Amino acid sequence: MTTDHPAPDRLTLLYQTHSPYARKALVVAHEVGIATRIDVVHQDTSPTQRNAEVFAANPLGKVPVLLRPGLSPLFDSDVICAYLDTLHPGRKLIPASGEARWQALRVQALAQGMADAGIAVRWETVRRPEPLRFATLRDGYVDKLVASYDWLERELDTTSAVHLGHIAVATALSWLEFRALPGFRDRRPRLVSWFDDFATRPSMRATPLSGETHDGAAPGAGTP
Ligand SMILES: N[C@@H](CCC(=O)N[C@@H](CS)C(=O)NCC(=O)O)C(=O)O
Repeated sequence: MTTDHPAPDRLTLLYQTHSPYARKALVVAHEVGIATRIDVVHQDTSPTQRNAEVFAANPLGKVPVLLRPGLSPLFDSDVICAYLDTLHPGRKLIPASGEARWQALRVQALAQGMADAGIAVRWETVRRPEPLRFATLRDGYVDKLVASYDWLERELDTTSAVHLGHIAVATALSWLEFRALPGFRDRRPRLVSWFDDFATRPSMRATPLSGETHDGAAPGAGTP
């Protein structure tokens, strides 16, 4: 039998002002009304620049991480969002059961994959030293982005109550635009109209993207 511990009053989010994943977690906190319980601490991360504070909490060295005094740190953003959704008495962002649950989770999975693909494109365009860039790999990831935008145009449940998948998609699309990655606006009127409306929510306005990734001075590296 396991004993459950009460959630700490105050939480710390190891964050990054230009991370789609970290922003997803913080938008969730705003949406469920617990952002005021969270101290947000920016951390620079890169697989080429070890950040000891982040590694101490997450062996993958990635943000976001949620620090919970007296309890273990939580990562990654999917887990943090699921946890935050347990800390409020209101309507859940992850529906408890039925097809609504699987829709929210699969849309979140798509958004995670889009952010992952966007990061991969950036490695093959601006982050990796130029002689090591692989255009065929870049094109493969661009293809995943384009197919995902088309899927969202067809499949996103734009009129249902806000769920975690919506937040994940909005924060991923916003980051993809912020980094000038292949766009989603052409020929996808339903997605564009939904996204532009979602971007006006107070949770999105409270969490603007800013800043640059620092990968260190690899020889021949481009500007991140
Ligand atoms: N699946 C993770 C991805 C987190 C992630 O990739 N975070 C980036 C910032 S956008 C990071 O910290 N990267 C550092 C690294 O790859 O070492 C999540 O959803 O939290």
